Amino acid sequence: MEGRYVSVFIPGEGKQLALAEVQVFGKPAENQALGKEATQSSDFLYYTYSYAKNAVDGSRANSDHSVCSGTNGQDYPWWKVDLLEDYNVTTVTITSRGDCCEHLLINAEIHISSSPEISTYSKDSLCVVMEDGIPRGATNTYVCPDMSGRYLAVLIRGLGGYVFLCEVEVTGVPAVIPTPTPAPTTPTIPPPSPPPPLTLLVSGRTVVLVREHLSWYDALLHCRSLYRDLASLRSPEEQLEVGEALLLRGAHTAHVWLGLRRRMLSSVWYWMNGEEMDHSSWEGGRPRYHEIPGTSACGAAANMVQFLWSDRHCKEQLNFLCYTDDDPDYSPVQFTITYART
Ligand SMILES: [Ca+2]
Repeated sequence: MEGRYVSVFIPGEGKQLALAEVQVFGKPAENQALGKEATQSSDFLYYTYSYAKNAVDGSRANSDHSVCSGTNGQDYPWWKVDLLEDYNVTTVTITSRGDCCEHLLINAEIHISSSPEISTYSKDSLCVVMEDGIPRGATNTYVCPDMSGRYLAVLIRGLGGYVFLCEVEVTGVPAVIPTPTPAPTTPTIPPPSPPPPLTLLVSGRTVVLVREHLSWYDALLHCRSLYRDLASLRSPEEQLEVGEALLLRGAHTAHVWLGLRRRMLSSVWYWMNGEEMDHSSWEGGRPRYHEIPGTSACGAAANMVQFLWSDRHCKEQLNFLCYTDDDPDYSPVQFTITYART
């Protein structure tokens, strides 16, 4: 809290207030105008100039115009200081000339504004009208409650006036600029979690149907990080067993990725887990694009009883089969992605 006066009072009638001692500790409020950039509507010249900065030089010297600010005689004269940031102004203290001119500040106005444009100053920026001016060489303090701004000005609304100020002192604290409150965010509805994977025990190893929709490469990463690899199908019997199980229990896509991959720029297919491909079960007897190297280089199985294979575009988002076992001869094919993942 800042202020010049401290009072203690008891509300209500018929009360008595007795105080043995009142002590107040604090320090004078800092003058926020000191040394800041001051300007005025013109500079008064009479042997020496009366610069605007004389009113913020920290001295209340008031011997004559040369130590004070002063405008020429003109219509609507003004003096202004830039506090460099918005302040909640508490008081404005002005010292007048001591050698003359006490009448010149009668009806001068003190304005506080966030705008430097004098022409915009109105009753909204008005702190006080100095109806009685300031006696010769005196220092008056004005209180500006609830006023904030970066610019403080003293102006006279009239013709042929002067603004002489020997010192202008301003106390206050930097205005706290409210931070905008973030717009309320609508709660995000989490996407439905995929159904849990299905686990089948097939010919001594565990085959897992993962019912997430992933590209072939992402499916490979998924299987290699959580299980062993994308599944291979080692025999027609195993293929039928898996196909029957899936038909009963349900993949969510028409095809499911296997660990089937075609060698780039050739028609040679292989298993990602390094197993020999000693049987094949292509739908229609062969890959659809076997004559076009580089096309549809990933293999999936149709979600039907025969579980027939087909070559597909690797970015299709399909369910997939992983497997895990304890095969000591596991020797996976290392694979580096060569296209942007989706
Ligand atoms: Ca001064």
